[in-house]
Amino acid sequence: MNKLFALFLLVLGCSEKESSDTGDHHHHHHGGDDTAIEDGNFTTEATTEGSTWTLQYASDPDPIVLSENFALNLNVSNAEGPASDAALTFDATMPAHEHGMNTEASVTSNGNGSFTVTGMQFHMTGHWRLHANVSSDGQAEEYAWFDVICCD
Ligand SMILES: [Cu+2]
Repeated sequence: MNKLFALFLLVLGCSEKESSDTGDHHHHHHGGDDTAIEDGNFTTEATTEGSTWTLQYASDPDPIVLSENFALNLNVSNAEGPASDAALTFDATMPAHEHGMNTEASVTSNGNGSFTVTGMQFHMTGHWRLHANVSSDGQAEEYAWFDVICCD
């Protein structure tokens, strides 16, 4: 399935309960959460599935605050060093709840493999997955992910 279309479905699926659901009392019956956490990457560094790029991030603020916008500073490198020709797209979802953010991530390239992602917000506590897609001219897009438990 087309990735964007799948995300669109995910966002649609949760829209009726987001505003009032601040807890997770009725989500524990979903089976997907354990699977997502088992293959979770709770570090701040990840390698794309095709092994071409390594991503490292820091959040601002750190730690992330529930229901407040945050930014991410990402560095993308390849075998030669900073990936100055890389392009990045970014998003976040809650795998167990099958929804995304209420905000839209915006990626700015600072050059030399450095990116700033703004417009991020976790509007619920629990397991979030950050999705990164990296590409460059002449190189197929590759996917990497980070997992975060929101929020202490
Ligand atoms: Cu949720």
